[in-house]
Amino acid sequence: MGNVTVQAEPEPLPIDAARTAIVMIDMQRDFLEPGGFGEALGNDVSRLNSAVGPCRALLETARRREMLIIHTREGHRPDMSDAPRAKVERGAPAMRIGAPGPMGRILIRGERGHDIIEALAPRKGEPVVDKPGKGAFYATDLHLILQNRGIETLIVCGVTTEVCVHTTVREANDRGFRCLVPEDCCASYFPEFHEVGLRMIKAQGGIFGWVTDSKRLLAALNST
Ligand code: C5J
Repeated sequence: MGNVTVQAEPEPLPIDAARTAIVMIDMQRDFLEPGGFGEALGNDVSRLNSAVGPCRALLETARRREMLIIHTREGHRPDMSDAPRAKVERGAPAMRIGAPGPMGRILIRGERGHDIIEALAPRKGEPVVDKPGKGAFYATDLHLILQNRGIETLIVCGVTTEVCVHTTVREANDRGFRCLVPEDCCASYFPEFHEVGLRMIKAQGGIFGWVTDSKRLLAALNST
């Protein structure tokens, strides 16, 4: 597949699909389903459902176009040796990272809650990056995977817009990647944070990147 131009703000973005990766951030049960980390923090997890359909449609097109698709999962080792105390010691002790919940221990690798939701399950050959932090580059091999594939542009999707999506976009920006964020492929427990988070990305001439939506993105990816 050759070059296509995605209509976006602050301006259209030409991308080479062979050098573009989809980065699907933390679409895990722990954030999207009742009984996980998101709900333990007092959030209405149903607010994240809006991103599932658009992400699924994007994955279908990206798979058809044989683009690189990377999934991330936020979480920690069962012994929690990679979980900083400053992160763990939040909220009521019974609801903290590592505590038992209806989907297993909260935000712990290998537990049911830690895995990606069925609708967006990774396919064979799609790298899954386990990350201990908010950003997908911190303490992971994501940068190496992207460099080895000659990736220049990231299409960053997932949850939540202002936390792990934003942190990853900022990290990627400083590492020289162009970042394109389809707004309906992201979601937040706080609609106002979603809105402002996206504005922050595309403001000042695209200080962190470009913002589009799945309709415009799919139109571009399907145009060749
Ligand atoms: C949060 C994330 N919100 N994936 N994680 O703690 O955005």
